[in-house]
Amino acid sequence: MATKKELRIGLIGTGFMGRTHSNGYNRVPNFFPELEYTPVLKAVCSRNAEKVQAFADQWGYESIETDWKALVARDDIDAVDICTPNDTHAEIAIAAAAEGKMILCEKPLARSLAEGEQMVDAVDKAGVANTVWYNYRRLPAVSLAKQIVASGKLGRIFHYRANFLQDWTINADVPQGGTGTWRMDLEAAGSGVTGDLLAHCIDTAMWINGGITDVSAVTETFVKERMHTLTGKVQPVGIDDACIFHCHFENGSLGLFESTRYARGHKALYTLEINGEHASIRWDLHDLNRLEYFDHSDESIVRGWRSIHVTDGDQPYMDKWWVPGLGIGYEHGFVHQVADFLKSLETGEPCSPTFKDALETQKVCEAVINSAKSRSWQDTGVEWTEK
Ligand code: SOE
Repeated sequence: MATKKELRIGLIGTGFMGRTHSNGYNRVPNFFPELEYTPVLKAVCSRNAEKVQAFADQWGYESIETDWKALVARDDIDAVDICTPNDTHAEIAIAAAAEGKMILCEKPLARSLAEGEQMVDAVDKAGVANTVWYNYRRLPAVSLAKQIVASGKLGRIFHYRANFLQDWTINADVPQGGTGTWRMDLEAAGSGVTGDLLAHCIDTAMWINGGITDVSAVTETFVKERMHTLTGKVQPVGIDDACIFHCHFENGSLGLFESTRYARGHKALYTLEINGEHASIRWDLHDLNRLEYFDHSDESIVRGWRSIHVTDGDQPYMDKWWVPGLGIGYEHGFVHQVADFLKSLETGEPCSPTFKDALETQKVCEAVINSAKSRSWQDTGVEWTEK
């Protein structure tokens, strides 16, 4: 067997995202055997030694650290993977870049545009490879939507519509702060559904349909006070529980986006729809292997929405998996991201979304929050180039 080049990973954070990324590293060698690089799970870091050791044993990490600074300084780590709450992304990424490490950072890039800009500066100065885990792009049906739009089949685009709906915070007893619920704490998260959920929709939207130029948004915080896990006190809630915004894209189309954690019955419903002059596309995370497609040039008596089962070998990523007709799942988006990152090391091409690309999403998120606060349209300042 030809010897592979090693990419020695140091993962920080052992929550939900730590698991999805670890699964990605573990699956890639089996399903992408042609890649020159292979991930080696060198070290994992979290504050609790017992828990982090259990995580290391479960996922196959060679060693543990309980201080991220120690992990970042290690000579046997090539790439630092940041899976910690948003308030630590900037500090860890800037330190990792200073140590010359490659960086894979969980989304959103940062809590704010200012933090994101510092992170972009740090990786630019250090000249290290970097990427942000916007995982949904790499589901085959979503990648196929991008291909179809890029091929021009839809013609001029008029509308881009996306929702990300959840219902896990309706109960006023859900606390803010601490493990899992740090997403409810403004200080830790930077924002609520805007950075956590709409950021996914914005990333996919700009990747498929180009830059968002200006936004008009409304946000709501339905439960105004919650117990804070860290202080033990009932405190005002600073995050947006729900956000709706509309916008213009550079290509002249209109966007409509909605996200909430108060849509009873919806756990993680990400949907998108694109309407063009000749055709439309829609996709739904709950049926993620399918892409719906309507082509107005079909003969009228059979014209209608087709449901494309995106499982064929000539569709994005699907030559790597089973046989036509057999689907894959949520976790495969992360496997594909690892594979694409390793490939980018071979080719020397950046692995999009890079920090710089993710900063464009951050600009839209910031403009959305500012628009809701000021009740006015806000320019995003996005500078989008074809990715
Ligand atoms: C929040 O519930 C969450 O886990 C997000 O943080 C993820 O980014 C999203 O993919 C699923 O929902």
